Parts: sequence; C-alpha cells; structure tokens
Amino acid sequence: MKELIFATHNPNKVVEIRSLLGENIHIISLDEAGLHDDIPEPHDTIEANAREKSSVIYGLTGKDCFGEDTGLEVIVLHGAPGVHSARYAGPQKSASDNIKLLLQNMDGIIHREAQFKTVISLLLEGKEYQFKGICKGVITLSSQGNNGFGYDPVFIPDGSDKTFAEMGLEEKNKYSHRAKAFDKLKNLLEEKR
Ligand code: ITT
Repeated sequence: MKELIFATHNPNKVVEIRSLLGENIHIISLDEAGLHDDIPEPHDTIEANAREKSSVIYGLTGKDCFGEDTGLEVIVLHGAPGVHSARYAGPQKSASDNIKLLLQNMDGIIHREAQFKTVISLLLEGKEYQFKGICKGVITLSSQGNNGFGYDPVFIPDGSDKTFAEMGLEEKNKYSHRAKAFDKLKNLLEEKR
C-alpha cells in the first residue's frame, strides 16, 4: 500500500482526504508522524505555499508526502481573501472571525460569485507534482449549517442550493475543489503503480 505523509495540521482536511483517497493509499498525519511544529505559509501564491508545506516535511522526513493550500477567492473583492484565507481576520486563524469579516466586507453586495481553489504539491522521491481543483459558487448572506469547517457555512457550490456546511461529507465531495484536485493525484498514483 502506498504511504504518504500529509503536511497539514488541519484535522478536517485529513478526514476529507482519507474519505477521498480510499483504501489503497495510507495517509499519515503530521501528529501521527510526531511532527507538531507549525509549517510556515510565507508566500503570496497558493501554489508556492502548497510547495512550502510539502518541501518542509520532505526535508524533515525524506519520505513521500504532500501538502495542500486552499483559498477562497471572491470576485467582487478582487480575489480576496485568497492566499490569506486562513488569517483573513487575524493570526488567530478563527473560522467564525473570518466569516464575520467576509460577510461584513460583502455587506450590500449583490454580485456574490466566488471560488475555492486547492493546490496540492506532491513530492515523490523528491520530484514535485502539482494538482489544482476549483469549485465555483456564491457567498451566502449569512451562515447556514454546522458541518464541515472554515468558510463552509457561507459557500454554496454551483449546482446546489445548500452550503457545504449543510451537506454531509459525501455530498461535499461531489462538488469540492479538494475532491477535484485529489482525483488528479489519485490518477497519477494509479499510473505509477
Ligand atoms: P494547513 O495549512 O495546516 O493545511 P489550514 O487550515 O491553515 O491548514 P489552508 O491554509 O489551506 O489550511 O486554508 C485556508 C483557509 O481556507 C482556512 O481558513 C481554512 O479553514 C479554509 N478552508 C480550506 N479548505 C476549506 C474548505 O474545503 N471549506 C471551507 N473552508 C476551507
């Protein structure tokens, strides 16, 4: 079975990715690998931050691994919060603070189109592969639903009338940026088997 370390400290991402990758790929979380330090996200693009996560962990372990960075890009806010999505309302990385600020900044705005973008950086024997997944949708006027994490309560993907936070994981996986990116990763690993 293929083993990959996942360079994240977000347990919600680990749950989602285990459900997406199935039984032939064994995901080891950073906690399980005994790696507890924060990984910096110093760059101004999602692609570069994804690479930072995988290369830091590869440098520490020498093992095959991947990181992913995700941003919510709102058209009328010129792509914000984008690469700054995790710390939009400050370094505390609070989902409720981030949502509050986003809704405040979109107060009175009719055009609420947005997209989630996920970029995965996979390092296999030190060689990098990147995969992107985009999910288009709209930002709601208020929070709806209790599932998921991050901005899920305020994002309705195109093709649905529910926010991600009103969906179970299986339903979110039908639409999500993360599912699209990880399908591509899965295909590459299949090819290499
Ligand atoms: P790691 O860097 O440790 O992987 P993180 O939570 O900091 O975890 P990101 O920098 O990729 O992850 O996330 C940027 C922000 O976007 C952060 O606030 C997340 O909660 C949010 N986010 C990421 N994926 C999301 C999703 O599928 N649905 C809703 N919000 C999401």
